[in-house]
Amino acid sequence: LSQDELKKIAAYKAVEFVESGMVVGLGTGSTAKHAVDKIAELLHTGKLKNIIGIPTSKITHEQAVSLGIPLSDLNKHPIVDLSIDGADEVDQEMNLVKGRGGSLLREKMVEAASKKFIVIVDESKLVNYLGGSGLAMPVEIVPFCWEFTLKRLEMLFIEAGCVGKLRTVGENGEAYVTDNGNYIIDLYFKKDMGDLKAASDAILRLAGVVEHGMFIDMATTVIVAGKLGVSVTNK
Ligand code: DER
Repeated sequence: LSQDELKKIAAYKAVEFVESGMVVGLGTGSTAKHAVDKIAELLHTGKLKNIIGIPTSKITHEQAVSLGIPLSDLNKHPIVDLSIDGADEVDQEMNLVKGRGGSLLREKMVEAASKKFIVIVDESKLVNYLGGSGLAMPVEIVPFCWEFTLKRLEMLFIEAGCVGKLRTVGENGEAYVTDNGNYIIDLYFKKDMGDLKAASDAILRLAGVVEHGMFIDMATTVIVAGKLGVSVTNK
């Protein structure tokens, strides 16, 4: 089974938990994309009715519009019944790193407003500790004096051998700009960053930081698709 087939298995399993009449947070990324496709299919076959989608990014908004999923936003629906989204890393306590797709702020706003938050991953996303994959832990920051903020983020985690990089696009290295007009600093750790709550609080205390990609104690269910099958774990 390819990684994308595993993503699809996890996504379709999550959509089994969507009930007619729900307000559903629609995640962002290649795994969540399959869940959005499936929800649209069930709406069109009549198996699901009266679903309102709350997209977590402009790209998911466009996908849902093209599929004919009725959409709204948090202003009109401040409480979301169920959100389904992917993750870049999942640790043993179901804490997540998200945001390598750049949508962490809107994802966190929608998923924090959700009664249930189902995370869908293929087994490659499982880690021993957040930051452990050696891949980025994204932080959304304001563009103003971004180098100053990057250095302060690195200093916070100097013990963990943290290095920060401005996320860029294209060959001329232009800064990536999020849906919200902000920049992203990708943090890379050589060692465990230690207590996640303390790390989260320290990052958010920095003026200039908007939000970070650690989703601590937010997932209520994790669905993992692997070579041996699919598992559903509830908090
Ligand atoms: O950027 C994001 O937060 C995405 O949800 C990411 O965490 C998962 O993306 P993937 O399903 O394409 O791996």
